[in-house]
Amino acid sequence: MMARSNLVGVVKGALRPLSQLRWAADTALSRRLFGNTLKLRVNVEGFGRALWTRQAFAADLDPEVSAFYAEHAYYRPPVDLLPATLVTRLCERFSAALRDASQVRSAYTDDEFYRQYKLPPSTERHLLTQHVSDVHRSLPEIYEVFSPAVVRVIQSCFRSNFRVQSMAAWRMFALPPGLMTEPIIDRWHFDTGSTTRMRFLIPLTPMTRANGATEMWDRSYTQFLIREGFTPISWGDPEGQNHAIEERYFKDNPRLVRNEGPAGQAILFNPSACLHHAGPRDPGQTRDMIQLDIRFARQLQIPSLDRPLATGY
Ligand SMILES: O=C(O)CCC(=O)C(=O)O
Repeated sequence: MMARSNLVGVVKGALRPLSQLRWAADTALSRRLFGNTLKLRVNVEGFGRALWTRQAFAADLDPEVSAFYAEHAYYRPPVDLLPATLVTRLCERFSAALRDASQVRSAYTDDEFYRQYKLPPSTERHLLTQHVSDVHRSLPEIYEVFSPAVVRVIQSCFRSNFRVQSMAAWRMFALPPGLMTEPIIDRWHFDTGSTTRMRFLIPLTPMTRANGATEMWDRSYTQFLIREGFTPISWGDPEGQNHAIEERYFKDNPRLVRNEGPAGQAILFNPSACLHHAGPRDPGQTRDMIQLDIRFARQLQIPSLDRPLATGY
């Protein structure tokens, strides 16, 4: 008699084509209707949630910011939105945290990284990112970011109230040439899970093309690329699946949004509407980043030392 586990395996195997078909149909609908590759359920939920939260909202918004974000799904505020003195203190605190081994989590120097990317076993380990592990304690200055001007910008983008879900802070390094060209967040991607959120990125390094300034396509160009067949690829997928589309549309395209500028030049964007990535870094270059994950909410919930943020990724 066939063992139970064998039977389960056979049934699962027989159903796999069905679930692949469902997945393909789901993605095709999201591509057509929403111009992204998230699950259809996530898109529909996000759409409903946006309506629901906006309904309860009336505030003095900046109409230009609202209109820009509604069209493009990103917004680059003027650099002085964050006071230069605050940015300097954030930079100093971040560097101090990275010097303290007890506050640092290093990613991808381990075997897991090499296995995920199907890289040949090597005795050499290359550092790709270093994360500050307990960000709300290591960078308490982060709570000063939420000035009335910043709150108004976020509300204007969302046309709703918001809460801040989590934050992360990391330094990214350049991998040696030839190892791989598109590791993790260097790959063009959407952030999945919810469409009612925003990434608020605050670079703590002057950002240039050479050190990998964040790059993205705005909402409508992303929709165009996705409908042309661009497919974000994840960990372990071979590189280069989109090379034909990249060759055709990415090179020297003035629609590319690259967040170059001094430290503190923030960018806010919807990571499930704008294809984005950390730009490729020239050898020897590093860059530091704070990332806040902001969500739609009916009540304004500004984080503070008394209401600390969770640590994201
Ligand atoms: O670090 C960056 O420039 C991009 C971050 C990113 O890819 C993300 O927020 O998902």
